Amino acid sequence: MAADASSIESDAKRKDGVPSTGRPSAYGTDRWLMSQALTAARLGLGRTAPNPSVGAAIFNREHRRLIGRGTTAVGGRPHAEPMAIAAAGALSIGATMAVTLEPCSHHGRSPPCVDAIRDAKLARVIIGAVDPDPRVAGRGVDQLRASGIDVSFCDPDQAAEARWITRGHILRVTERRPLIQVKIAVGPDGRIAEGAAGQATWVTGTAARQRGHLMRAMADAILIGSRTAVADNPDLTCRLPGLADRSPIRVVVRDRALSQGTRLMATAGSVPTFRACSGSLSAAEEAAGVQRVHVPKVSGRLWLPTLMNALAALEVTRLLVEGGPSMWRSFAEASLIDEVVLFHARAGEDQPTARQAADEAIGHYLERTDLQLRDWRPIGGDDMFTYRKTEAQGWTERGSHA
Ligand code: AOF
Ligand code: ZN
Repeated sequence: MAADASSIESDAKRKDGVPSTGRPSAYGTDRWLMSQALTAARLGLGRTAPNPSVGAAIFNREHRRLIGRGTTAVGGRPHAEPMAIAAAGALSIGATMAVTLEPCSHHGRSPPCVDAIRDAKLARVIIGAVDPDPRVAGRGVDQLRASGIDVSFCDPDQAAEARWITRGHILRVTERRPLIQVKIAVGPDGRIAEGAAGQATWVTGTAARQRGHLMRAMADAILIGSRTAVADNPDLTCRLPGLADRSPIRVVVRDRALSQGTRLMATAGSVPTFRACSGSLSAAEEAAGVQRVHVPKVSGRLWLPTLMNALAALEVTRLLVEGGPSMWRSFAEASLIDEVVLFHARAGEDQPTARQAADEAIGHYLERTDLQLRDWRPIGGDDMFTYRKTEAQGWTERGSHA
């Protein structure tokens, strides 16, 4: 895919207040190149676990164009860098690569990316986030520099975005848990519709629902609580055209057996389905192919931190919590929410949801949280609010806790 660099430079000139590097046009190109890498990284979310989805983009200054882009392949290998280098071919010599995660330096199940970068004779590498994997953790940077490659880090705002995209991997390595996203859909009154007689009731429109399915495609696992499993009788699959193969594994937190005849039981043979419980599975569940995650009970409730550790061990890096209210509250009480996406139906087509109403709905379902509103946008005839936990303090550019 080729891109014209002239638009990039004029864009750089328009950016007031951008810290000067003394090379304004080069600075604009760096930002643009990293945005290409970030876009490439987003494409692989939900398909590379336990590996992070990384994006790489290579720019050839002489030809003034993007010469290669790569995303970590489905299943986690090959890594993003060799994919981008293969696309760029001989034009990589002397070129600049932006990559969302520090290139790996270890001999894992694929050869080190730092070797591929050195062999391709790239001159510069711009990095989004340092890799906390103990096999890498700064060695990628050191080895590139030792090979005479100019290594720099991107701007703080793009670095934050790179860390956010890579957060599932970072948390799995540093906290032995996945990234936890919660999806909530409420009506104009700020309340969910209660599922009746095994049928989910929709309060938001098609676009919001499709966005919810896209969130499923970008997750490694979906989790629901006991009541949602009964009340909604859900499929929990991704039903977007062309993305059906991207349905994540399903986890039901429930200490009683799943009933025969439910959709989850009927499809457990084709979509991996786990029941998180303190006891054992029923014979019917075993016959249907349901698997067990053993979780102890603390004060009468299944202990979520242990479940999160178990999911990390099952190579889940991104978890989408879908329902329902008691599950959301349990995650909030355990401080185990990284992001909440709230779909809020409008009272009328021309009546956008006020921020206060969204905050109230969040307060109602989660009680107390350490979340901050990050984004608001209309989606179809509804509104979508994204709240995120602020990043842990003390995480430095070199990936060590200060
Ligand atoms: C990169 N580029 O695209 C990805 C990286 O088992 P392996 O050999 O595939 O190594 C897995 C580790 O590599 C993983 O834990 C993470 O540290 C890094 N992922 N590195 O240079 C990539 N996906
Ligand atoms: Zn690599």
